[in-house]
Amino acid sequence: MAMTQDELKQAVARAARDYIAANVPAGSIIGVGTGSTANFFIDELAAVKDRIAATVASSEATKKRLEGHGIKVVDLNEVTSMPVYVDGADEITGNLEMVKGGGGALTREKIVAAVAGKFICVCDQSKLVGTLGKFPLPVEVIPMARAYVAREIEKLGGKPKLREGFTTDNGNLILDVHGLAIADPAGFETKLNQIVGVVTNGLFACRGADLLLLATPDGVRQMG
Ligand code: ABF
Repeated sequence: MAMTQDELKQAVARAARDYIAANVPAGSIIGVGTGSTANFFIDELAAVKDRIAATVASSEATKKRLEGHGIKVVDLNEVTSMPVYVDGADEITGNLEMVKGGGGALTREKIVAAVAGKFICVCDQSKLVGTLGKFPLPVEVIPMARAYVAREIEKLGGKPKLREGFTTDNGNLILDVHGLAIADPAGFETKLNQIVGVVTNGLFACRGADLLLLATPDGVRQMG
């Protein structure tokens, strides 16, 4: 019988847990992402929680779930090194460039990923694409810059739409940019970062993933 998407997410979460048990020194601090695949990973991490010193969470929701399992969560400012960050993505290419932020946690995700030695992306096969941009690209903006940033994004060929009724963990807004086919992810990430009022954009290409664990019905593939 075909595996459901949740079964695929569960399989990749288990593979990430096994990767950590085999490759990360005992007593390490682990960065933990946000989303439904990350949630499966958190539930798996609970089984090896005695091997890790603590975690850093990329969102309030993740912090709550980790603490619900009795896993210690520390503030990123207390952490100088973290061997791995494990998180999902909305889209990922074979070069391990990603679109993230569908859940709205992109800024904290990018910050925690920046501190981590390795970004391990956990996805089911539906996330692997040839070109990024079919999934609307989230851009977190300072509220007073919303209209200006939207106009600047239109000049770059995107169609920004305000995510209605949503405020980020940082008190900002999200513009979801439709209509993109991103030929140069790192270049576009840099261009968006230069628009005044943009806090973070959901392209993770200048610093992409280091390892992709991709769930397929034939097993979990490793790329990178
Ligand atoms: C986080 O969760 C986000 O960057 C991305 O938007 C989302 C993926 O969620 P899911 O695993 O639920 O598809 O990683």
